[in-house]
Amino acid sequence: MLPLSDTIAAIATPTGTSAIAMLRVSGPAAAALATALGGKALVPRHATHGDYRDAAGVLVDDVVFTFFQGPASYTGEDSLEIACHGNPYIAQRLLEDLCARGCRPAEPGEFTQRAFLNHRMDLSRAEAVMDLIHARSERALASANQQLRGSLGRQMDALIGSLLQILARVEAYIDFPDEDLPTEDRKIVADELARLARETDRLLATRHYGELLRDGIKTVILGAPNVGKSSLLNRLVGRDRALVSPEAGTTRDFIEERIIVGPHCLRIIDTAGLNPTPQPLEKLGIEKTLERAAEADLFLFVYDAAEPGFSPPPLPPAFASRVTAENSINIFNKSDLHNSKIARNSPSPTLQISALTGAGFEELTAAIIRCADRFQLDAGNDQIAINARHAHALTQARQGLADAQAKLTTNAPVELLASDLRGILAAYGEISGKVDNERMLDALFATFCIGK
Ligand SMILES: Nc1nc2c(ncn2[C@@H]2O[C@H](COP(=O)(O)OP(=O)(O)OP(=O)(O)O)[C@@H](O)[C@H]2O)c(=O)[nH]1
Ligand SMILES: [Mg+2]
Repeated sequence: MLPLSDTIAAIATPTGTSAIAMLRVSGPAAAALATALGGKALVPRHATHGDYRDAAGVLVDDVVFTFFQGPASYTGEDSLEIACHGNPYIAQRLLEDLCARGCRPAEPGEFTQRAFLNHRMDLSRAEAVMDLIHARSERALASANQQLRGSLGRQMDALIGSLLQILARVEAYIDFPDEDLPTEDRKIVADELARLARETDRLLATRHYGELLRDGIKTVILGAPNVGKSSLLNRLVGRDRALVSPEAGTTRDFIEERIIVGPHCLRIIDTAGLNPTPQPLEKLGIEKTLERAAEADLFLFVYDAAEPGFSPPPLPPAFASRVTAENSINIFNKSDLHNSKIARNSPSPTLQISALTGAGFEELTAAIIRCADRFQLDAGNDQIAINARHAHALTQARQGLADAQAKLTTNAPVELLASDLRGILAAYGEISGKVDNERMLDALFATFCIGK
């Protein structure tokens, strides 16, 4: 764990020329530094315009200082923000000067780590800061904001509260080794464990949605060669991303792009045409295509409107079984050429478009949004979408709950039951960071940006 006794400094804005850049300082020396730089004691939370002179007295820039007196600051410590002109050279000069005055360059995420260590936020909120910075869509932003306001933390607190009550009930019998849990208590504990298991499952079920929010909904464009898959991708992306040609078999490798469709972020993948009689190189492309498609969330099947009856070659069963009416859309392309009546014998939504003229794209977008909306799971009033770390802890908790339930049914000694309950408590505690796991914390904050 990094020492809290240091005063840390970092450039908090990205490198590059911009209107404004910002540096932040946090730690015990921040107040003295603010006074020295500002030429007077700065009023907390007030913007103060002034010259920034380096330690040698050389004028570097005119800046705005904002001093935050701990604990009423992001980190909980005395902090100083310095807004300078957005020139990377100036920002670097200021950072070097701050270091010359005794600050240490901050590690990635160290400001947020301090906020966590100073109890300004629990771990799930600290992670939400990251989610907020990386949110790519309206839904991802809404979810990050909810988590930042404590949605997951509150649910975990409720689970931990219930578990502590069960533990107290069970531990009351530990001192009486000859006594079993009375039937009445046994029933209460069993009911509570079952409820906790349900709640834990409910949270665990949001993991996939969490992945979709953080990475984008994996959407794969599939179809026979030359039907206009790459043209569709290009129009959705809004630029000529993939090669388009009248020759069948143009796309060999898959092409992936992130796009925003309504409130959702999609990772859209264009693939090699599924040709039933491929050339050897094409065959490789098709194999890769099917590999990618197997883990897709959303399937866009593209057909040529001139051949409404055409169906792509049979898909491998493991993947074909994943395609449902809810996660796939049939798209008949080239409607500008053939405005034929399309065969609507599929349970999936079916529509006509022209990747050339853009006709039908509003309907397509609406259909994609309807499919994507279905991925959102309701987890009580709060919208929750857990991440991989939460899922790991919850899976452990879930296992502990199953173990405890088994002990209860087999009348195992109360100590053993209590030990399982303590294990569940530790697993739940990991989510909000109410455990002492330095390595886990260091690894987590290392994924943050510098200056955050
Ligand atoms: N008229 C018309 N032509 C289109 C339309 N969409 C695509 N095309 C043409 O159809 C041909 C094939 O388009 P691509 O986008 O390369 O098709 P693809 O499905 O990616 O083909 P492969 O990568 O070879 O499998 C090109 O000549 C496109 O210009 C459309 O809506 N209308
Ligand atoms: Mg193509």
